[in-house]
Amino acid sequence: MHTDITNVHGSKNRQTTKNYNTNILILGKTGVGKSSLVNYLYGQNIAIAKSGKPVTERGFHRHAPFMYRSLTVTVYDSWGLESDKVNEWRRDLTAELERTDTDNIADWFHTVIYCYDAKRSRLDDYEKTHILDELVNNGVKIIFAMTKWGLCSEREKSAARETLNKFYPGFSLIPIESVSQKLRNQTTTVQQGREELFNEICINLRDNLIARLISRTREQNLNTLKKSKEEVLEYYDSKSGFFTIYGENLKNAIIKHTSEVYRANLKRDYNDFSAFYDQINDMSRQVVRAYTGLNIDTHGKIIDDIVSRYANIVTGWENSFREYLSSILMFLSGLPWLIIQRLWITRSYRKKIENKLDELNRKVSDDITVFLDSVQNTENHIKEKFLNTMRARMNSGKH
Ligand SMILES: Nc1nc2c(ncn2[C@@H]2O[C@H](COP(=O)(O)OP(=O)(O)OP(=O)(O)O)[C@@H](O)[C@H]2O)c(=O)[nH]1
Ligand SMILES: [Mg+2]
Repeated sequence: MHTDITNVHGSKNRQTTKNYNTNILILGKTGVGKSSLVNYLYGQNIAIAKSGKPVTERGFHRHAPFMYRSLTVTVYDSWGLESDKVNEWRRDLTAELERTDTDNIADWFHTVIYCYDAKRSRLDDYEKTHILDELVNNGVKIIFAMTKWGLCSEREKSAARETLNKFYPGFSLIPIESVSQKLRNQTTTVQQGREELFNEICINLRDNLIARLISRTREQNLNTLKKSKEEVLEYYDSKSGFFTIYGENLKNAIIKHTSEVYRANLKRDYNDFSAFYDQINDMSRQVVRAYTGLNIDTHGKIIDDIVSRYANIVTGWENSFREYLSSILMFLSGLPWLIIQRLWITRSYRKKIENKLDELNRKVSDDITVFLDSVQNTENHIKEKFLNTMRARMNSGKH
């Protein structure tokens, strides 16, 4: 997989040096400024951009990746949308996705930048129903780039915002001037919007990583529990039976082993999780810093709030895990271990231990689900309090 968290199993060290990869798809009708935006993002002319007939050829054009902050960014330019070519266009997109190893467009393109010519300020039916709505329904994060901003009058600017807000309320709208163009009155337009776009791109990547972190943690946790159970039972098999140790020795050995196995394995899961989470937060801090003008006090309070919520979740989880572990240890100590050398008893004890471990696994797993839900809620909280504040500022034009 391209942008991945496969290193979630790795050491903290390896993770801190990891660069994140994000793929961005630039869409929009022909002539709205897609290729000009590619050039602006890259900081050099790598795509042909000019006025007149449709310029960029049919298909999706992947440009070489470049670095932005700690991100590796890969941009795909696209064939301009036209009302009579929507079906061909969609077939091409499907073909492009088939070349990747992702089933879900949102996992390949973390961000779609939809270019909207602010000067013209209209959204056609075919764009809405056949392109935008479908992308949204597939979980794709769309940023609207309101292009040719430097050419717009105040009236055109508010018309653009109004139209987009009406159909896509809450989406981020970023004024873009990709080129600096000489106007008739001898003034030149000023390029703008690059930083804002990258900030939003980081936010989208963060969302994607969090979603995947959560589903992976869940998966990893189930494996860990299964593995821990097997390890304990294997140990039991190797130590019990006719000729091996029995009685107090066996009991103590199994109790010690169970406790160690579970602690170590779950601790490892937790460390992986938090190392990765830290890194995601690092990335968001970069984004946060990039947004100037946001009240520093508000920012500080929100961060404190997140940190304390997260700490509570972790403490809560650790406490309940301790309870489970002690209940299973109590059960193990309660077994009459002295007669364990007899084979049929050995087997029925094994079954009892296995059932008890299953019960423990279910409880721990349920609890981790609750934990991950809280992480998701914390994320939503961050969004609501912080990102929305920033976006609202941009969308109302104060930016
Ligand atoms: N002032 C200004 N002009 C722009 C901007 N974006 C694009 N243009 C101009 O609009 C024309 C079309 O730009 P392109 O970038 O080629 O548009 P496109 O969307 O790639 O078009 P196709 O490849 O045909 O789909 C060019 O003349 C650009 O200079 C912008 O942000 N500001
Ligand atoms: Mg083009």
